[in-house]
Amino acid sequence: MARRHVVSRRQFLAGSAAAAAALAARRDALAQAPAQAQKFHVKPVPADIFIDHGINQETRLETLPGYLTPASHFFIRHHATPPSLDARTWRLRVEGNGVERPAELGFDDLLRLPSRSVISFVECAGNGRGFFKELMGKVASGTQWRLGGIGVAEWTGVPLGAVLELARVRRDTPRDILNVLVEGLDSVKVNRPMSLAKALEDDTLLAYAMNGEPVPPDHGFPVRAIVPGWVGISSVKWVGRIEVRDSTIDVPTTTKTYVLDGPDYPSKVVLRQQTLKSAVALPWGATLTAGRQRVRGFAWSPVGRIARVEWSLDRGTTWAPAALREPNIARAWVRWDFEWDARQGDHVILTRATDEQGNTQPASIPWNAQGYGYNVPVPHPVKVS
Ligand SMILES: Nc1nc2c(c(=O)[nH]1)N[C@H]1C(S)=C(S)[C@@H](COP(=O)(O)O)O[C@H]1N2
Ligand SMILES: [Mo]
Repeated sequence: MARRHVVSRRQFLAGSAAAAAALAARRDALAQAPAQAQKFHVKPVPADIFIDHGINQETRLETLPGYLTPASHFFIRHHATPPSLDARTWRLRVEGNGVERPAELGFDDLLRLPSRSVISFVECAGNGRGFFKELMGKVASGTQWRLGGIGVAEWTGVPLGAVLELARVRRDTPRDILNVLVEGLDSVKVNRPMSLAKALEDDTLLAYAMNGEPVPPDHGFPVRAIVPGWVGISSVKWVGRIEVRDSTIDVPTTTKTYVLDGPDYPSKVVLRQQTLKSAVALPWGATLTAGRQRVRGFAWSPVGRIARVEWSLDRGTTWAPAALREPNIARAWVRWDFEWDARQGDHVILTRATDEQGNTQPASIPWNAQGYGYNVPVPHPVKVS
């Protein structure tokens, strides 16, 4: 874990003061999001970059040009059409019985607070869901993602803890009973709670920039939460209200959705952390020419750096190590590759990641009704001609 903080702090010192100043300078020009009709997406979602799931758009991982996912390529998961917000009139309320002095702040107030940059993935809890049907033969409800419901960006903003302190988190209350609900300004007011401990982690942010640019409308303009390692739903977009409460916070995203349920779960398990995964950056059913090929992809863990990625071309009987390329950042991802002497015919490529805490992708997982957390190595089909 120490490593992650070193990386973050170095970036913090190098870039964030300048980035915040530049953002402030440009804010008037940027304060108005582009005019929007009632449509699902503000940015273009071309079919060569995204797999179309209607309101949700899955990134074709093979189109990613480098380590960070550009906003133009970042997957989209909306519960409703994105709201059209103006940073000049945007307000954030921090309230609840867990604070001493409810606070309200505007976009400029947020820009004035010390900023921090964190490289982290946002990944949908349902990423991989399609494989419950495709590989297990048991359909789970929801968007049938393969593995492109993830993106890695550099997020710049203010640690959530600093904003909570503006409202003074109660000192007379045991910290472990306090919870923090973050609520969006979309029509359905998507919200999700986290423990105060998670809210106070250095890397839990209220972000106003993505890869050095204002957060685009589809990704939460003007401000979104970033909760590294946790299911995407926790990274609430278009944040407008935060509540600190001295009790458990039960909302539909912890009682109905984003829970593991089904025959193998006697009681519902509330989802918090994502699961460890790896993916091949090739179209599903790619065609390659025979001969030396470099196969590449991504691997990520919710708790640490990736220690090892292995690949198999015999359905898991034998495994060989892939090369890992820098950077390798905890709760972001690592790029891996291997050289393959591809022979004509139909093949499947399996990859299996292990993180620095020793967690490995499992050989099987129980089905759950809403299809969360699928992280068994998948047989990626490739035709060599
Ligand atoms: N307000 C709000 N926040 C939200 C959502 C939403 O629909 N509304 N979707 C959540 C889900 S389920 C995911 S996976 C991520 C997706 O973030 P992205 O669209 O920027 O990729 O945002 C989360 N935050
Ligand atoms: Mo999600």
